[in-house]
Amino acid sequence: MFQRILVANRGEIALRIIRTCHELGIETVAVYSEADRNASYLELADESYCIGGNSSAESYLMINRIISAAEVGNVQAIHPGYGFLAENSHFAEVCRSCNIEFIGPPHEAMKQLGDKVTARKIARDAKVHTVPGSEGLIEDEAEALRVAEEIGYPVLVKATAGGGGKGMRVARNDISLKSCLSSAAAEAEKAFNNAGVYLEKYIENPRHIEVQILADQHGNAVHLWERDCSLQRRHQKLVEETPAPDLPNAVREDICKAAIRLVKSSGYANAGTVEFLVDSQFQFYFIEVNARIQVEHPVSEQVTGIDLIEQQLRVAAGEELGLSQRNVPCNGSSIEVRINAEDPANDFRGSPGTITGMKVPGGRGIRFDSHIHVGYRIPPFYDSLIGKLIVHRPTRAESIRCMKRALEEFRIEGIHTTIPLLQQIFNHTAFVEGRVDTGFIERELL
Ligand code: MV4
Repeated sequence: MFQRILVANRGEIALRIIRTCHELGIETVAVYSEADRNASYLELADESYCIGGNSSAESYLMINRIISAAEVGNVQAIHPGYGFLAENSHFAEVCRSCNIEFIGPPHEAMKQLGDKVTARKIARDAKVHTVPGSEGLIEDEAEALRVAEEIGYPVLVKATAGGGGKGMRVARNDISLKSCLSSAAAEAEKAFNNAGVYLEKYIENPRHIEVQILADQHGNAVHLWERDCSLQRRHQKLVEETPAPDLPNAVREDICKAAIRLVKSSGYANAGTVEFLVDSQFQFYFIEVNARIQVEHPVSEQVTGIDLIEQQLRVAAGEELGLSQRNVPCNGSSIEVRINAEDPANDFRGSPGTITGMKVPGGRGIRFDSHIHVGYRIPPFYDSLIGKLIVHRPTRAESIRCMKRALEEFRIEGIHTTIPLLQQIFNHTAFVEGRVDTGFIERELL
């Protein structure tokens, strides 16, 4: 196992990683931007280095400075967390060429899965259902029209380098398809330096269900069941839960097995997520792989009892998975809500500033993963996630009651947060009855 690692991230996930390292007796080196200089989680690290200015482009995305800090700090490995460089295969490659282990998948697997057209091909070859669509990249207008004719409108133009909705366009007829092709390609070129696009049948208001997997470097892989992440607004998830409400057991088994097949055939090692869209008939379709630890990983930890950060460290250090599938239980129900420093009453505008007062809920079944405290100043430069409130109870009904009680107790003063919106969700009949899909928030609450 590693003795010393660098955490190339900030905020709650940096603290989350440091905590597991300390439990395992692993020393940590933190890096921070000017804006994060006074963050109190830095004091928990054994050493910390400033790597640059306020913006992520001049700090958390600076590969050269992170590698320098890793060398000065004398670490054996780098944990990238999520976001920033977590899915940058070039960074993973640089780490390994500097003899620093990257706590993530092999860069070749990351590169292949990061390209959606290639990921679709890997899925098809592994007999995992993909959304009907083009086999590869769209070469010209004529090909797009041919594919659309075959699968039927509406169709979705997607960027092969995309994710999170960038470079995505819905087309409902030939005329709009032509303009969607060029605007999606232009947006993708700008955002990802890759103009490649492909076509999929557009599935209206699907559920978003993802499978947590863990794979080692010896060809072993297990799943940690699924998460329902359908409740989102503009591609920002608000609520994540496991088990997915109302999912028939047979479908659940099939989705989890499909995820394992895909992962095993891709040369993947690390924690990872296989994302699916699920339609109202419970047909599921693979869409993409997230080759990183995700924000919502705690709900899977709660029901399985497995520390996913610990497993990432072990797998990256070359250990064999000490888990077999029958040792991965799914006990009870766990729900996470994301607390963001945003003002729901003001178009979710970011609400940075100093936390002047705070009361964090506690008691049975509650976990709060956060780096915030009274006196903490939320910088305006990064993602607005300030904490994750996670409940774990024997049943979904009890989890919902627990969450309502916890949100009621929560006080955060000095800034606006998404807590009032979360309370609306937990008081909504459709949510309580498990009738959720990706259109819920816009349709029911905004
Ligand atoms: C889709 C889709 C409908 N049909 N693909 C959005 C981000 C990217 N990860 C995939 N996304 C979608 N792909 C087809 N063929 C609808 C979405 C989608 C979505 C997916 C998951 C969670 C929230 C979403 C919100 C809007 C659209």
